[in-house]
Amino acid sequence: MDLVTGSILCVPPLSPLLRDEVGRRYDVLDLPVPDRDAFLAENVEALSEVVGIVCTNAGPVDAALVAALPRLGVIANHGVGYDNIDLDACRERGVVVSNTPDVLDAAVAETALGLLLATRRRLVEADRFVRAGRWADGEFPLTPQLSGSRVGILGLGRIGRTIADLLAAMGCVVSYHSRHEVPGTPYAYARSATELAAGVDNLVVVVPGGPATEALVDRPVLDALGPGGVLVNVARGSVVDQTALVEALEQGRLGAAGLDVLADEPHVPASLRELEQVVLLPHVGSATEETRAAMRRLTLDNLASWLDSGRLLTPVPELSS
Ligand code: NAP
Ligand code: 8YV
Repeated sequence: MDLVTGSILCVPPLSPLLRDEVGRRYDVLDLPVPDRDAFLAENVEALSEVVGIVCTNAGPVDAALVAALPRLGVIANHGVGYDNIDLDACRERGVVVSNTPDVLDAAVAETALGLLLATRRRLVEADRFVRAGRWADGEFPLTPQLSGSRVGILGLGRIGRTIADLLAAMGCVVSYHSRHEVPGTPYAYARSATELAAGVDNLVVVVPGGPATEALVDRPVLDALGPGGVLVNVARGSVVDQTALVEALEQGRLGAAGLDVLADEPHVPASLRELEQVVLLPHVGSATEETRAAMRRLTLDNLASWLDSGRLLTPVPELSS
C-alpha cells in the first residue's frame, strides 16, 4: 500500500517503454506538448490529484508546471542531467527530485569514444568517400591517430572518469578540468577550460548543463584547442557556444567536432550539417538497450520508493539534506 496516493503526470517526450510501464503501475495524466498552458488551465481538478512527475531531459518542468500541481511531491527524471527542471521552484514547494546516475556511464563513455574515433580518424567521411565511388580514384588521406594523443576531459565526474579510463587504456595522455581538483586521480589538473584546451589535441565536454556552464566552451577555448584540435560534446548543447563553434570550424581555427548534443535539439542548423568535418548524433549517448532498461528501472524504483516510504534512492544533491 502506497504511503502517498494520487496520479502521475507524464511529461513528453517519454519513450513508449517508459510511458507504458508508468501506465501499468499508476493512474496517469499525459501533458500535451503544443497546448500545455491551455491544458493546465482547463484541467485544474485532475491536476490537483497529481503527486508525481516522470520526465526526461527534453521535457521541461518549469515553475508554472510545478505551481499547477498543488499536491506534487516528487519528480523522477529519466536521465542523470536535470537542467530541464526548475530546482528553485521545487525547493520552495518541498518537491524532491531523483535522477539516474552511474547506470549510464559506460554507454555515454562509449559514445564519446566513438565520436573521438569518428572525428580524429575521419571515419564517417571515409564511409562517404567509399559510398560516393571515390576509392578507385585514389587513397583516402592519412589522419592523426587517437591512441597516444592528448585528451582533455572537461568535467571529471562519473562519466568523465569512465571516458578518461578508456582513453588511458588506449595510451592517451589524459588531463582534466573541473571546478575542484579530484584527489587520487592519475590525470593532470588544469585550472580552467582554456588552460585544458591549450594543452591537448582533443577536448571532451561532459559537465552538467544549466546557467553555471552556459557557453563554458567559448571562442577562447576553441582557439586554444586550435586548427588541429577536435571537440567532442556529450554534455549539453548549452555548454558550447554553437555560433562560435561553427565560425571556428568554417574558418579552420578548429579541426573537427563530434556532437551528440546541440543547442536547440532536435533542430540542427544547416551551417553545421554542411560541414564535412563534423559528426552529428541525435542525443544517443545513453541510448543502448541495456542502459535504457537500467535507467527505466531506476526511474520507476525512485518513484515507487518515494510513494512507499517518502525516500528516494538517488536524489539530486541540490535538494537532498
Ligand atoms: P557528475 O558525476 O556530476 O560530473 C560532472 C562533472 O562536471 C564533475 O566533475 C564536476 O566537478 C564538473 N563540473 C560541474 N560544473 C562545472 C563547471 N561549472 N565547470 C567545470 N566543471 C564543472 O555528472 P555525470 O553523471 O558525469 O554527467 C555529466 C553530464 O553529462 C550530465 O549532467 C548530462 O548533462 C550529460 N549527459 C549526457 C548524456 C547524453 O546522452 N549525451 C547522457 C548522460 C549525461 P566540480 O563539481 O568539481 O566542478
Ligand atoms: C538521455 C541524458 O538522452 O542522462 C542524461 O542526462 O541526456 C540522456 O541519458 C535522456 O535523459 C533520455 O531520457
